[in-house]
Amino acid sequence: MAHFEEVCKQSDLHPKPAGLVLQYGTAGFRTSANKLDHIMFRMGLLATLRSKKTKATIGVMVTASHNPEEDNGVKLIDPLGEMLTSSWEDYATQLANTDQNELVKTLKDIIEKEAIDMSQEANVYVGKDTRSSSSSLSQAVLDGVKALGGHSKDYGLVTTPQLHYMVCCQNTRGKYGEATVEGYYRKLSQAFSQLAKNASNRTDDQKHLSVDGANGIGAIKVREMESHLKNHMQLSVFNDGSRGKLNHQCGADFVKVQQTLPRGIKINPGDRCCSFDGDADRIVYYYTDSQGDFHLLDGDKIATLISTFLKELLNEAGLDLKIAVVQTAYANGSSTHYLENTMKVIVKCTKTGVKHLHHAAQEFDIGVYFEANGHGTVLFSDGAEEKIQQLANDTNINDERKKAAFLLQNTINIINQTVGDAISDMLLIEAILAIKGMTVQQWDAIYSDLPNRQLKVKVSDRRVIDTTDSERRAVTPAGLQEAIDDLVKKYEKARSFVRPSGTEDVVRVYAEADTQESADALAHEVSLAVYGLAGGVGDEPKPLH
Ligand code: NG1
Ligand code: ZN
Repeated sequence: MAHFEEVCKQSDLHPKPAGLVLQYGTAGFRTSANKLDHIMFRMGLLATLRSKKTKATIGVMVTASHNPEEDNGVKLIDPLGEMLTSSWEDYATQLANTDQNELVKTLKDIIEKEAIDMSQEANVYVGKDTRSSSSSLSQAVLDGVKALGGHSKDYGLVTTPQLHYMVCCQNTRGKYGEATVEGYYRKLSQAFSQLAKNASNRTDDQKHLSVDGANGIGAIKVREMESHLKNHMQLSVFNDGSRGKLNHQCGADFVKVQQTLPRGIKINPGDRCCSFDGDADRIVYYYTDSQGDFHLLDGDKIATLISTFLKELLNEAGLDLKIAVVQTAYANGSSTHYLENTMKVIVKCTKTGVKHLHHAAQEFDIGVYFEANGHGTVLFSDGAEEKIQQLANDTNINDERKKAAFLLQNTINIINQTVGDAISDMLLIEAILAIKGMTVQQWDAIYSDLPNRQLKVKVSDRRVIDTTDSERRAVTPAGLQEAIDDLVKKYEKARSFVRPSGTEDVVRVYAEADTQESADALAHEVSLAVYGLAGGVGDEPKPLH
C-alpha cells in the first residue's frame, strides 16, 4: 500500500542511530534529545495505529519533564487521557529498536496482531514543552502521523496535563470540557471562583502565592491562567524561563529531593510557595519559618489536605462514598500513619509510576492518588459523580448538605482527572486553604514528616535488583534484603528500600528514621550494601556528613 512506501521514504529522513536500544519506560522514552529523532517519527506512526485501533484521538507529548534541558522524551496518551495501555508499550519498544529496513515489517506485524483496519481514520494531538529540542522532535512526530495518512493537530507549547485534558475532551465529545487551552482555563477558573465564594473575606496577603515555574512551560501557562482568575489570586511567578535554565536548581524535583528553596525565588518567612516541574504535572508547596528553616509540603501532605477536605464534605453531604488514598513506597511513614489511624481512610500502596497509582485509584468511589514527589490527582467514579450531581439538584435537602454538594461538584470540575496537573492541583489546594481559612503552617502541622533521604547508586546492570511488595522488598540479589533489614534495626522509626529507577540508569535508595542524621546514615549504609551486592560501578558511595 502507498502508505508503507511513504513510511519508508520518510523514515530515511529520521534514521535510527546504529546499535541504539531504548525502552518505553514508566514515563515513555526518555534520554538525550539528540538520540530521539527516529523515536519521535516512529511514535507518530504508533499513535496513528493506536488511533485507528481505538477509533479515537490519541495524544503524543514531547517532554522530559523534570529531567535536564539536554534530555527529551515522549509519552503517548490513550483515549480518555490515560497513559498508553501497557500491552502497547511493548509495541513502542519494538518499533523504537527495529532496524530501518525492518520498520515496515514491524508495523505490519502490529497491524496484523491487533487486527487494525487501515482504512479507519486516525487523529493525533501533539504537544511539546519548552526545551530547545522540542520543536524539531514534535515535527518528527507530525511527520510520522502524516506518513501513515493520519490527521494531526499541533497544540504547540502546552503542559503535559493540558494535552491529556484535550484528548479526553475530544473523545468525550466535549462532555469533559472544550478541547482548547482557553476551554481548559475557563473550566478550571470557573470552578475556582465558585469554590472561592465559600471562603470568608481574604486579604491580599492570603491570596498571594509565589510560584516557581522551573523555567518551563508551567510558568507560561500559569501566567495565561492568571488573567482568568481575576482578583481571586495574586501570583508572583519566578523562574519563568526568561533567564534561567529549565529545571536547573529549581522546579518541584529539585526542591523535593534537595529539600531546599529553588534558586531565583525571593520570599519572606511564612510566605506560601509552590514549585512546578518542567512539564507542570507535579507540584510541591513549601515555606521558610522565622528561623530561616525550610518546610516542604510534598505529595503526601497534598493528598492529606485534599482527602481530609473531601471526607469532611462527604460527611456534611450525607453521602456514603468510599474514599481511598493511593501512595507508593516513597510516601512518608508519618503520612501513612496519619491517614490510616487518625483520618481512618483506606490507604493503598502501589509500585512507583503514575499508571499504577491511577489504576489503583479507579477501584474506589473517590481515589486520591499522589506520589511523594507531587504528581497526583483525584478520580471520581461515574457513580460517585452521579450521586453528587443528584444531591446538588435535590431541592429537598437542608442548607448544609446543599453547600457540601455544591462544593463537591466544583471540586470535581477543578480537578484534572486524566493525570496529575500542577495548575489544577494548585487551584484546588488554594481553594481548600481559603475555604478552611488555613495557613500553610497550619496545613504543615497536620502531621510531622519523618526525616528522610533519597540517594542514587550506579551499578553495572540495575536489572539485577528485583523487588516485591510494591517495591518495598528486594528479592534479588541474594542477601541484599537481609542486609537492609539488619541496617534498619539499628535506627528508631526506620524504614528503607531500594529499587531500580524506571527513568534513569541508577538504583534509588530511600531511608527514613527519627532524625535526619539517622536517615542520612541509614541511606548511606544501604547505598554501600547496594554498591557491594548489586555490582556498584565508579567510586564507593561517600557518607553525607
Ligand atoms: P523512577 O526514575 O522510576 O524512580 C521517577 C519518579 C517516579 C515518576 C517517574 C516518572 C521518584 C522516586 N521516582 O521514576 O515517581 O514520577 O520518575 O517521571 O520520584
Ligand atoms: Zn513532569
